[in-house]
Amino acid sequence: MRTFFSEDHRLHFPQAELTGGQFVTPYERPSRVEYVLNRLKEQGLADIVAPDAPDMAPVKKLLDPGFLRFLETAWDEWKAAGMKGEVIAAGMPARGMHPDRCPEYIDGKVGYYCHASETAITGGTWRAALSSLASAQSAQAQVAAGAQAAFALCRPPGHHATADQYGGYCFINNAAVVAQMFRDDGAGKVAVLDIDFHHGNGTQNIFYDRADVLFASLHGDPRHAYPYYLGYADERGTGAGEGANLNYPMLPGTPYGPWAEALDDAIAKIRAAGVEALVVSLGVDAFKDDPISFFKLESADFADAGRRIAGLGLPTVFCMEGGYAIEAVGINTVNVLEGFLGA
Ligand code: SP5
Ligand code: ZN
Repeated sequence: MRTFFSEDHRLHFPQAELTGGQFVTPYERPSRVEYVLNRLKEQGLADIVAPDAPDMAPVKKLLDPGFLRFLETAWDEWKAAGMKGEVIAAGMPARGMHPDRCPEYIDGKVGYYCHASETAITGGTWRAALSSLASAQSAQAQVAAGAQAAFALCRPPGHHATADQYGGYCFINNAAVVAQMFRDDGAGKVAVLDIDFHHGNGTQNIFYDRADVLFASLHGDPRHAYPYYLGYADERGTGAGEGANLNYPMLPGTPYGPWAEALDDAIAKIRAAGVEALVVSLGVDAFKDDPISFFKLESADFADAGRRIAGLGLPTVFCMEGGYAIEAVGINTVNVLEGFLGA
């Protein structure tokens, strides 16, 4: 399996993440992917290549062009307005306010295009997000050309980003773009299987009213876990998309047994839906030692999950999402890929 990876991820490394009322070094940091790269090489999965330039045409169709322009220009506008620090949203349109009128002043624009203020934008964020997108797109192109599977070692991650909002360490929804590209290439139906610990609110939101992209997510119950305001089991899609959204929220302390049952259920429904291509939002923060999550998966469980996913027999693109137990991120991520390959 080929890995697509760009060194430009390093351009995104904010100093600050707002958590527990403090600014800390972000959990989502460049060294995460170094561990993945090292593990890939250690295990002989050394086919690692730089992606082609990103193709913005499909992205502009799926995502809000105003949002994309905002991401590209936010840092310069912020600095031009005399702001001293990194771009951080202080307020967002809340209940009773206008959710759909974008202010002109940058501080207001930032809140309009953001849903979670833990995530900062820096001078390099846009270029890093584009490089992450490029890896996802090149992985999709390789699979569309006939490879059984490819791994996009994306950083920053993408699954929390909607068509017009960033947050949760995510800026461009790589997995959603890959799913749309499979559709554009002729796949009748595509599934996005999201095994990151956090609910893939962005991906759900983008495809919520569509029957042609099935979304299934295993995640921490939103009553207890970020993103808090989406990810309940009764969110099943709307309109034509009714029934094409599957959420498996699970409680603190959930071990592999029930997690794997949820995975099998999602896999069975993907199989029954007649899907022709699969995108896996591959976060490994369901790991027992993850510092911001509460499931109890062991490293070996990730290999088993990879084996189960391979049972679908579908052309598959893996897009890297979260995972913050830094030293184990490489082992856990590569375990999924090796489990998939060995199946
Ligand atoms: C891609 C991804 O996994 N995004 C996750 C975003 C999580 N953002 C909220 C993090 C809350 C961190 N709370 C820290 C508690 C430390 N004990
Ligand atoms: Zn996550």
